[in-house]
Amino acid sequence: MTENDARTGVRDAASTHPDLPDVAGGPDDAPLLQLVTPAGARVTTPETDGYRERVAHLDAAALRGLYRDMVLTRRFDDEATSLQRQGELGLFAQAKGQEAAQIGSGRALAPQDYVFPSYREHGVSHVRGIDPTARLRLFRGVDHGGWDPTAHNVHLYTLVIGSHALHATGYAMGVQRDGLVGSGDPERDAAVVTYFGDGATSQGDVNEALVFAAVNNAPVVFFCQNNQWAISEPTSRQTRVPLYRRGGGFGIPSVRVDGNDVLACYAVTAEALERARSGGGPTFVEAFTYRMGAHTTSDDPTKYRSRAQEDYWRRRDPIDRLENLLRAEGAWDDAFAADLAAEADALGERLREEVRALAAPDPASMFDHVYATPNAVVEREKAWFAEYQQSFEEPTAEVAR
Ligand SMILES: Cc1ncc(C[n+]2csc(CCOP(=O)(O)OP(=O)(O)O)c2C)c(N)n1
Ligand SMILES: [Mg+2]
Repeated sequence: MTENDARTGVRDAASTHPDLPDVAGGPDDAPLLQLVTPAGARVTTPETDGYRERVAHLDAAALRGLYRDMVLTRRFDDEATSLQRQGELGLFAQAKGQEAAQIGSGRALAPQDYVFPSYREHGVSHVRGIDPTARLRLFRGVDHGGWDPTAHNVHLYTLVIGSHALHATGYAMGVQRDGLVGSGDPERDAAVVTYFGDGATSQGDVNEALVFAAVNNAPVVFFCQNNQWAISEPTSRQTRVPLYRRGGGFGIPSVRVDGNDVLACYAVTAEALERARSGGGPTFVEAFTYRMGAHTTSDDPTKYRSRAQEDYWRRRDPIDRLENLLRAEGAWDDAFAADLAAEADALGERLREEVRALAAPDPASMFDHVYATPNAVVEREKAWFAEYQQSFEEPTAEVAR
């Protein structure tokens, strides 16, 4: 499971990952909760009963709002990818294809809930109001994070796969011990959500987090975006059972949802958050989706997956599905679409301008946040480093001679 696999581990993607049926959830064919079909029709089967109620309040304007969230997230992705290609970012990881999973779950959150993302949760960052340029500071290499986590209740992006599932569980146990669960006050009761991928479910950290969350009844939602790839490894290399069934093994209520259906993602997350906030403990959500782009800008997916598979999923783009729903329900509005296109263009322009202007930080600032209080060793190192830096600027008389 390394970047090198792209060079060495070329396998016949079609044989390990055949084309998938229209609605069902993958090679294992486990059922998925779906509220809207790819063609934009509402699903009204008995299994969807409780979930349909959870999205009943979303009127035409709210649905257009979700569409706007998804379109702006897609534009952010495209612009950031271009900026990386132009040398303005060191690396970028797209969310492309996963907008419904991120926007649906993100819009179900309450302000007091707390998020622990991995590194491609740009849709979640968008709904939590994190400035788009700030989100790229890490990818430009001018910051370790980019925003104040407490200002948005969103922890910084985490690149160590699965480690933040533990942080989220520990944080949730803190929330529980602070008495912020089960009071019945909707303004007060809080939940924690952690986002991670299919590959992360193989990590010890995620499994340890599931153990701790289960036995402590922690108010945490494990939101697994199964985008079917962990860099070049297909999900068939992570598991022999549908991923949501992993949660059941830990005694955690688990659900498998169509991750390209924004309403279904909203509904299952709302249910899970309600369980957590009311003291009902953790939930494991598997959102079955597809990573439409490369793993990161350093990856070339043509080396390990078929064009046919990519085409299959391009035809199931989550943004198109919501457009189909809006059109089917007479909620599409050409003026809205034109305004949104202009808004997306303006976002792109702003990102290009602001990212290029992000300057490198003062190198000495790396010493500033090592400890919360002054520390003699760090101070000494900082002083030494300042002298060392200076040695490049003013050659000594000896060197000059
Ligand atoms: C602990 C650890 N091991 C390995 C890596 C290298 N790595 C970066 S991304 C990735 C794959 C993650 O796949 P998945 O969990 O499915 O998330 P996705 O990238 O698909 O969103 C790996 C192995 C890492 N960052 N951290
Ligand atoms: Mg993945």
